[in-house]
Amino acid sequence: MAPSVKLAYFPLRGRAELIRLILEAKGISYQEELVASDKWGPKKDSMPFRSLPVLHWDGEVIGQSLTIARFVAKKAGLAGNTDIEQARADAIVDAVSDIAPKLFEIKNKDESSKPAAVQGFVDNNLTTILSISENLLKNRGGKFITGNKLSYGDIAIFNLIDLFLTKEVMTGFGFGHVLEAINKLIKNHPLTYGVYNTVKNQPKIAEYLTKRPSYPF
Ligand SMILES: N[C@@H](CCC(=O)N[C@@H](CS)C(=O)NCC(=O)O)C(=O)O
Repeated sequence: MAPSVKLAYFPLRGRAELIRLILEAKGISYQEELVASDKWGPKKDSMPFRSLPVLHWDGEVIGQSLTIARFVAKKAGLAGNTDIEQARADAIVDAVSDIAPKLFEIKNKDESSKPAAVQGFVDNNLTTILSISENLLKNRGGKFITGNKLSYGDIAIFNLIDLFLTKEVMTGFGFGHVLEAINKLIKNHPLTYGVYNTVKNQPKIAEYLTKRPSYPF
């Protein structure tokens, strides 16, 4: 019997989008509870970790976004087949998850120091994660981060690049003036860009992307 699945998060991509993409990739049907920020206060204390996202899976309530992502990846057959493949997928998911907080640090800076922070981020953080991904892919046959078949590690790479290629989101973070440069930088990492396209063209992901709401981030 199909599991009963509900994902609770704010109306954002944020920490829930990787989880949504994994569920979508394998057509696992799920309900969404989109919590408006003004409705969050009274709910907070009833959540296992006082935060979102939270996954309800056949009555079990699971917190922590990367734990949820790994759990649904296992259910979807996207966690890697062996311990090594799992470690390969987990490691890139962890590395990618380090990026988003840096974007918020920049967003919260005062306007005068933002351009230098944005340039520093592009030259250091973004360039580094792209070259790490590129080298890992090069050493593992070039197509998938586990070396073998699609995993949630590839989906995390897609999710990261997709964010950087979404003009409205990146403009909101103060990156409007470097979008062209980011586009070139991404395409200069052809194996990583290849993974982005492989995931984007998974039939169920492609369908999801046509109906995804446009969230601020
Ligand atoms: N380590 C947690 C962090 C969760 C987290 O900080 N969630 C934010 C939204 S992205 C949240 O719930 N903010 C509201 C609050 O903390 O009251 C995870 O990965 O799930």
